Amino acid sequence: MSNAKWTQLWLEYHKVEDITKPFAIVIDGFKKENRIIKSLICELKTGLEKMTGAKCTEEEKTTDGAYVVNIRKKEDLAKEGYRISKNGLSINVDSSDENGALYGVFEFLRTIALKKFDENFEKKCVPDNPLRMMDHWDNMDGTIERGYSGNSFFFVNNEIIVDDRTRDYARFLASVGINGVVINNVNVKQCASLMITDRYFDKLKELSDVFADYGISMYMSLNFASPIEIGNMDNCDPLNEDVIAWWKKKCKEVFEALPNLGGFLVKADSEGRPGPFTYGRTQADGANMLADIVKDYGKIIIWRCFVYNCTQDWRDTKTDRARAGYDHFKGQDGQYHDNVILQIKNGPMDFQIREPVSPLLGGLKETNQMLEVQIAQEYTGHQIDLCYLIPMFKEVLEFKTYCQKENDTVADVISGKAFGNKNCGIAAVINTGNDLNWTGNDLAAANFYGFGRLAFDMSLSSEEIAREWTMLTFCADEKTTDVIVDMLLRSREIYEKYTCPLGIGWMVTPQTHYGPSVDGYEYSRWGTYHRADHLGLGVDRSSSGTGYAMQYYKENADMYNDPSTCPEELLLFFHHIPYTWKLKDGRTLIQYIYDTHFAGEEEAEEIAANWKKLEGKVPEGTFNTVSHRFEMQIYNAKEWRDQVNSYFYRKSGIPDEKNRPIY
Ligand code: GCV
Repeated sequence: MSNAKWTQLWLEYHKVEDITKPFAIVIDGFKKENRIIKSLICELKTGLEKMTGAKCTEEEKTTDGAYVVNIRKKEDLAKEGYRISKNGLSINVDSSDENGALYGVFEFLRTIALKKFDENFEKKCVPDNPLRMMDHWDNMDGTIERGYSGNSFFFVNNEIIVDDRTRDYARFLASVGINGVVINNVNVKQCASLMITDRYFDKLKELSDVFADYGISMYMSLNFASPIEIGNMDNCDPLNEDVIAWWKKKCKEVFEALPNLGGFLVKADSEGRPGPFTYGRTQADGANMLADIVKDYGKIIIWRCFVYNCTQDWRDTKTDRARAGYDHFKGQDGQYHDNVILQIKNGPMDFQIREPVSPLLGGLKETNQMLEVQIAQEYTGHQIDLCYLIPMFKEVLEFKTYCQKENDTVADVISGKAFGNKNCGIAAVINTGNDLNWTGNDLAAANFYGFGRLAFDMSLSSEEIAREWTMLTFCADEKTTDVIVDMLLRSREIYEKYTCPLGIGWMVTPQTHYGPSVDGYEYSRWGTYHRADHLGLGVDRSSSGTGYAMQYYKENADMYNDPSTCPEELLLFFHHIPYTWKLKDGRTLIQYIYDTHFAGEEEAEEIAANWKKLEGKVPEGTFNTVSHRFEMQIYNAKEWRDQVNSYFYRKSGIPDEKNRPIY
C-alpha cells in the first residue's frame, strides 16, 4: 500500500524566516472552547512553527520577550471582517466574530508566507459577499459529475467518509474565506435521495461538524421529488397539502439531526430533474414552499435558474436556449420569499469559454441573487489544459448591468450593495477530487484558491491572486514565480483562441465536453448549434433573430443588438456574420478564425516550453504532472486547430491568406 499523502496545496507553509523569539497566543474576549477558536489556535501554531521554526504557546496574558499574537474580540468590525496589525513584537488580530478572527489569522499567516513579517502593517478587510460557497457535484457512489481529479472524498460506495482529508479540505476552504459548501450533486439520483433520512444522519452530522469547526455551513442538494422517491407519495405538487405536511415532518427530522446544516440547493425542471412545472406551478411556488418550511429553523433555499428545455428543436430559428433563464424567472421577480436565493450561472448557456453575462443578474431587482461559476473546467479543458479562470470571473463581476444609475455591476448585485439584500453571494462548482494533488493539474489549484480569495475580496486583481497563489504554493525564486504567473494570466485567452471563436461556443465533443466536434451540439437532435452555412456563421440573437439581446437593459440591449457595436469577442454569440465581414483590425472573419487557431496552438506550445524550463525549480512531482498535462494540451490544441480550420475552409471555400496547411 502506498504511503503517499495528499498535498497541502497553499497551506504547505514553507520555511521562510528563522525567528529565535517564541510566539505567545493570547485570546482576548473570545471563548477558548469555541470550536472555531480552537481551530484558529491550531492553525496559528502549525503555520507559525512550520514557517519560522519558533516555538508557539498559548498564554493568558502578554509575555515579555516573545512575539504576542492577540486575538481580540472587537465589536466595531462588520460580520466576518478582520483587522490585523503588527507593531514590533505585538500582533493584533481583531474581529467581532469567530469567523472573522479565523480569516484574520489566515491573512496573518499569508503575510508571513509572502515574506512580509519584518514589516509593520495594518490591514482591514470585510468580505464583499455574505455567502461564499463551493458546490460539489459528487455522487454517493463516489463518482463526480464533471470531475477531473479523481473520485469523491466525501462518498465511497454510497457511504459517507469523514477523515483527516475532510479536515484538510475544510482548512483550505476557510483559509480562503469560504463559508458554505454543498456536498452533493444537484442531480440528486438514486441513493442520494436518502441523504435526508436517518440512514445517513450520524455521518452527515460528523461531516457538518468538521465544517463547523472552520466556520463553514454545510448544505445539501435536494431532490424535489423526494415525497415520491422516499415518501411513498404519488406526487410532489408544491401546493398539495399532504406534500407540504410531508416536507414539514421531513425538515423537522433533518434539522433536529443536523443543526449545522445551512439549508438546501435545488435543481428543478432541468435536464430531466423533477420540479413544479409538472403540476402547472411556477418555480416560485416550488422554492417558496420549501423556504417557508426551512425558515422556522433559520435556513435558506438556494434555487437554481438553470431551467431550460434540453430537447428544444434547434432548427426553429426563433428558439433559443439562452433565453430560457430570463423567460422563466423574470416574470416572478418580487415573488420569492426572503430566505430564497436564486442561483444564476454567469452566462445564459453553460460555462462556455466566452459567454455574455446572464441578463438575469441585475435583471431581477427584487429577488435575492447569487452568481454561480464553475472552476471544474467542464468546457474549459478538464484540468488538463491550463485555464486560469479568475480573469473571466473578474469580467463578469465588473459587467455593468444598468439595473440602476449607480452600484449596478454584477458585483454590486450579488454582494447586496445594489439592492440591500442579505441573502446573496457567489458559488463555484468546485474542481477537487481525491487525487493526491486535489485538482488533477497542480496548476488548476490556482482556480480553487483564486475563487475563494475573489469571493472574499472582489477588488483583488487576477494578477495579484495568481502571484499570491504561486508564491504560497511554490515559495520559488522571483523568476520562477514570474513565469508561472505569466502562464496563468495568458491561459484563458490561449484556450479560447484554439477552441471557439468570438463567443460561439459548443463546438465540443458531446457528453464528454473535451476536444473538438464542430457540429457536436448534443442538446438538439436537429441542426448544428452554430448555424454555419457556406456564407457565414453565428446565432442571430438580435431583435430580428431570437430576440435574446433584448433581455438586457436598454444600454446593453442596443450595444448587443447591432453587430457594429457588439463587442467583437461576442460577435458570433449575438449575430450571424458573413465570413467576409471585416473585423476592427481589418481582418475578415474567416481569416481571424484561421489566425487565432494557429496562434492559440503556438502559444500553448510556448507556455509548455516555459514550464519545461522550470525543472528543478518546482517540486519534481508537480513538474512531471504538469509537463504531462501540457503534452495532452498540445495534442488537444492541434486537434482543435485542425478541425475548426478545415471545417470552416470547407464550408466557406475561402483559403488562408497565409497559405498555412489546413487539413
Ligand atoms: C450537474 C451541464 C452539465 C451537467 C450539469 C448541468 C447543471 O449541463 O453538463 O453535468 O449537471 O450543467 O449545471 O445542472
